[in-house]
Amino acid sequence: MSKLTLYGIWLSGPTYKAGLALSLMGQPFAYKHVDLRAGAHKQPEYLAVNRFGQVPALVDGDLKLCQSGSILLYLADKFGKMGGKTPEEKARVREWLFWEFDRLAPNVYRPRAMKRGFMKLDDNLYQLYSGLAGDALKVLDASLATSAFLVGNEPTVADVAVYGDVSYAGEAAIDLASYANIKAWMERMEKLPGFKKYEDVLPKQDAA
Ligand SMILES: N[C@@H](CCC(=O)N[C@@H](CS)C(=O)NCC(=O)O)C(=O)O
Repeated sequence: MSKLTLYGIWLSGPTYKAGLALSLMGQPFAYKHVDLRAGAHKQPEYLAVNRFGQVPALVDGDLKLCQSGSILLYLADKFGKMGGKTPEEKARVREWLFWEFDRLAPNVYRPRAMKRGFMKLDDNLYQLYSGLAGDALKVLDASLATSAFLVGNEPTVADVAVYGDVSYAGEAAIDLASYANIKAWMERMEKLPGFKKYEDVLPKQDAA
């Protein structure tokens, strides 16, 4: 079986999603640190891995993959885990993945980038994005009132993607206190075998 290599940077939420999925699926992987501050992601060597010049990327033998949601679906397919069991469940997983990168991820990641000083933007924009994050969190909280995970009672890559957004809420100064269902679901995620926080799943330099 070919060796999987994840390219990314430890502060990147989308890279965390790929690393967390690999860890939950019990798949070892090599890791290549991509120094975004030095512009490594726009250099020809990296663009040959990910034409979009972003992290993460996943290399599996000759196959070079990018876009965290697509990487998650690839891993679910390849290892037959966390992808949903029926055509309906698989469709629901995809719905959550498209939704989270439309409504949730940017509205958590941008406030986080502002609070951590990676992005300098006016406070009005912080209010706008964190308000939109709040709208998405309400939808998520309501959905988690009736099932243990996003698609039924078993975790799927949809949970991984959404966890990879919501777990940065604290760094974004977005308060989760009023979302009891989200908090209970996060605790369930954190008890899964192979679960790791982003600091523990993503090395700070290349790793074999
Ligand atoms: N939709 C992409 C988003 C990836 C993304 O935004 N990556 C950021 C780091 S967290 C990046 O590479 N930024 C550098 C750039 O876009 O130039 C995914 O899910 O993989």
